[in-house]
Amino acid sequence: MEQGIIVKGIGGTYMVQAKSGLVSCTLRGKLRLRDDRVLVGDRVEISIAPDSAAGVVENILPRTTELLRPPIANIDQVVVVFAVQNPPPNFLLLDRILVQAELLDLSCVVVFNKGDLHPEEALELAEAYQSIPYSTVITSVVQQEGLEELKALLKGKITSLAGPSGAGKSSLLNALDPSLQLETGEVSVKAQRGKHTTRSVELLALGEGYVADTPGFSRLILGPDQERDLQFAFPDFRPHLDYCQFRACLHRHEPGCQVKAAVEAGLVSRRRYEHYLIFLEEAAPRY
Ligand SMILES: Nc1nc2c(ncn2[C@@H]2O[C@H](COP(=O)(O)OP(=O)(O)OP(=O)(O)O)[C@@H](O)[C@H]2O)c(=O)[nH]1
Ligand SMILES: [Mg+2]
Ligand SMILES: [Zn+2]
Repeated sequence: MEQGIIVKGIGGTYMVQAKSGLVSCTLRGKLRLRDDRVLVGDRVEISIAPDSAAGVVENILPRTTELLRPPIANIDQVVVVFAVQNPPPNFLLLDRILVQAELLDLSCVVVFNKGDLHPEEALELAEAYQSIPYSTVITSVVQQEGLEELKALLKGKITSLAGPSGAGKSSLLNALDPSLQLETGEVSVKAQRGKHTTRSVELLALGEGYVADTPGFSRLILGPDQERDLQFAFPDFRPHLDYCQFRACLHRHEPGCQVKAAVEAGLVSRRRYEHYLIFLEEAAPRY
């Protein structure tokens, strides 16, 4: 039996990247019963009949992570791509994606693309997010900047590329590997359609890793029981959490709140804190 990874699913057929190449596979009967549970990113064992190019998925190996939106298994990290300009960054969406990844225990890298359009702004944004702290990369497809750095971050990992339509996710991947030939589009045209150019979930082999060029990640769905967890999804809050007057402090109106004090002292970004309050409201239990 050979091992591989599911890079794409079309109907009941799964494309498996194995050592011997890309193999088109169906599922063994027992797995077909849980068809909806097979995900792109699943590491699988396949058998290939000697006289055939097609294979059969025999087993699904245990997952390390499981994302449902977009549906991908075994993601190692999320790379969030925002343009410095055109479209202007929506920081609420950026923080939403970061919080979502934190709650799933996924590590995150923030890429500010289109650095060519406003280099000073790119630096300022990168510094702000580095201080949280997140790893950041400034890139420009036009000026071929930051591409090696980004490539190094993707090496040997399964990455979900997230970010708004028009940020340049597909353009970046094409720049890293021109043979991918991903469709890209004008931001203005996208805005009219209000849709992502990129739709289906597929893992692209890139260097020694895999990247899912997926729109997704636009919605954060917090369960009502996550009200308390939310604060821990803000790495910039963590140094202050132990010092609030009340152990159960949610950093809203409570007296002696050290998170609020850190905001006042300029140690935590006021915008990040405001986003925290918005997410907290969304996570509040509804009776
Ligand atoms: N100036 C500039 N334009 C860029 C850069 N990267 C991408 N673009 C342009 O931005 C537009 C959108 O790029 P895409 O790669 O299609 O964006 P996307 O993030 O894949 O968008 P969706 O697939 O819709 O989610 C295209 O017109 C690109 O040519 C860059 O670094 N600088
Ligand atoms: Mg795209
Ligand atoms: Zn507090």
